[in-house]
Amino acid sequence: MADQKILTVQDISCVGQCSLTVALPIISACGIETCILPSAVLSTHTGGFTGYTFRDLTDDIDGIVSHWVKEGITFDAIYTGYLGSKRQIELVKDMFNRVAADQCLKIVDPAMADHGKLYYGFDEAFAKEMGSLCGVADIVLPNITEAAMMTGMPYVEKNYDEAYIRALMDSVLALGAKTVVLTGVSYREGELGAAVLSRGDKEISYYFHERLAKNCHGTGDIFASAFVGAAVKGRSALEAARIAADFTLAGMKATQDDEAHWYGTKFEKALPMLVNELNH
Ligand code: PXL
Repeated sequence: MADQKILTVQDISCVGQCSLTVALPIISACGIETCILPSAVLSTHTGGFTGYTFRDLTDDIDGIVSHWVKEGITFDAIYTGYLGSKRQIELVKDMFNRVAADQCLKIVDPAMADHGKLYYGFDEAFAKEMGSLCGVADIVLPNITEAAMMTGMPYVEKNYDEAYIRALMDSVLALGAKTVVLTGVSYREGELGAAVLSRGDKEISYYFHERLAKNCHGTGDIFASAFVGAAVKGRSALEAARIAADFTLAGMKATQDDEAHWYGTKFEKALPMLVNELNH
């Protein structure tokens, strides 16, 4: 197979182990050339720091993409994460048409909410717009909160059954996506995993692993980046979800006992396992 080149569009949070500072090293470790389009530059992420700076780069996006079009640059996959505004979502949809190579794999992580709440600065209208971006994607990677917010379904935190998860995933597919990988699914105490459903599938496929005592920040971005790397390397959605979940779990294990590291996940410690898994 010819070497693949991918584009990822999300912010640079200078400190905080999320978005581009996570996507670049992880996808590179998968052996894939990773091009970036920063949607904004923040001094830190917004999840627990106060007083961070935020430089919106929306006005630069069209010029950057137009230059690529002029140069004949296209991408075998485009992966979007945290986006700062509804206008950026529109620009990403436009990008899907302008710089996608033939058979380009479009993967959208609607990184905007968790634990029943939108991240700081987002509202319901933004969530609906993100739903429309998921509608033009091949694969979408929401957690349960994001899936509920994009589809208007109720958010249920725990003790839900498979019928709820199935309805949620069907609603995400109804937005237009071909495959949904729902993260943070748990039917039993002590287990956590991802659920995979593609259009036309009769049943949901799952990958579960142990649930750790503490959540870590940035795990959605770490999971999504490793998933993208594995999927671009030709792994099925379920296999990519397994690789991404095991990688994320290993990073979380390395972080559990470090109280001072509340703002991120030490995914660097787990990079060798990803290199081994995907580079042969
Ligand atoms: O991890 C998702 C993320 C990405 N980018 C920024 C964020 C967050 C989550 O808090 O604040 C700026």
